Amino acid sequence: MSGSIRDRLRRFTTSVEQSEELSPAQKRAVLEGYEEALGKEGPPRLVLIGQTGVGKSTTVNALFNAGQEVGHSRATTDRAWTIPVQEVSGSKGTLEVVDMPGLGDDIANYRRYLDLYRQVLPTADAIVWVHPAEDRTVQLVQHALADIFGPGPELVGRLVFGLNKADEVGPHDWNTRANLPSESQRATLREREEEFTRSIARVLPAWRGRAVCYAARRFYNLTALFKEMMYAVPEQRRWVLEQRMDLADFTALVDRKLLRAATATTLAEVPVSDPAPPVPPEPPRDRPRQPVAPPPRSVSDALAALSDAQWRELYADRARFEEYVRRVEQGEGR
Ligand SMILES: Nc1nc2c(ncn2[C@@H]2O[C@H](COP(=O)(O)OP(=O)(O)OP(=O)(O)O)[C@@H](O)[C@H]2O)c(=O)[nH]1
Ligand SMILES: [Mg+2]
Repeated sequence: MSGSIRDRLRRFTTSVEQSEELSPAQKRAVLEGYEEALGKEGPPRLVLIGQTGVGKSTTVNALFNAGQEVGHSRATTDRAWTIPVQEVSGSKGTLEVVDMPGLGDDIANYRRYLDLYRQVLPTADAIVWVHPAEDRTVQLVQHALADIFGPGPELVGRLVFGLNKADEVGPHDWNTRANLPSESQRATLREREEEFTRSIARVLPAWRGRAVCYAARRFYNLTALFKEMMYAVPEQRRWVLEQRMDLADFTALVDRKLLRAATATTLAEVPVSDPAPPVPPEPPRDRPRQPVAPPPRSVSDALAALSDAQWRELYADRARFEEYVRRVEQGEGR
């Protein structure tokens, strides 16, 4: 459970318990009623849209520490036309995931797909559209969006666009040791986010989000994606999603020697082609060893440790949220 929800529950329980106006029986009744109401709140429902193999299951696994099947080759077109809701167990609770076919395999299926989309999308807490980061062809996505959301723009706010496989964008020189994009990939990713965001806004002017480049398999930029999801979920249901959050930690894939030697601030500066890891020099034998810098803490741990007030403050201001996450990822503010 994340810090903010835990805080909220603790404060609520304490204030009921300490209340001088309620009798012990009333306190019990209030607390039991509250627990019951919490238990009745349905799990978050995510609708994932995207072509086979774009990384939808990997994304769910990376965000919620779930065990979705990855990389099978079943064609999306084989799927039944009833709503394919899957109960997925994340480490922090269950989710409902609806895996929707990508639109683009055959024009013969397009109208039928649209019907299915219109049936499913209103039931979603968030609609996560996953697109390959390197794929610049957005025309089909724009057409589909206009067809799906044109007649019912009230669902536009629930849309999130994730540009996955950031590690595969040109010039294909992902810094595997630091598990970060190279300088030139970083520039490409920024440009892709801006370009994609603009092309979506052209067909859906009411959409206020921002496309996010990430790499589900490398656990890269998951926080930014999760943040967009939090904005997309209707406000009264946000806490249900927040409760399930268990982001995979990108530092788990960083070269261990680098992690021992450097904080995340210097990780970002590791040259891609540098063959020798920057091992710190051996201290003189007669002096005690300096303590080794602790590994950067994970962003989800940092977010979970925030107080309720800090969460609210960050969610009220995108720029501050992004700055906060950047600082945690770079090992500052520990
Ligand atoms: N390079 C790279 N590969 C990834 C990334 N995310 C997922 N993949 C790979 O893409 C392949 C497909 O991933 P899935 O998560 O099964 O894709 P999916 O969209 O759920 O596919 P279907 O269930 O068939 O619709 C797997 O081999 C993943 O390991 C990523 O960020 N980078
Ligand atoms: Mg899948």
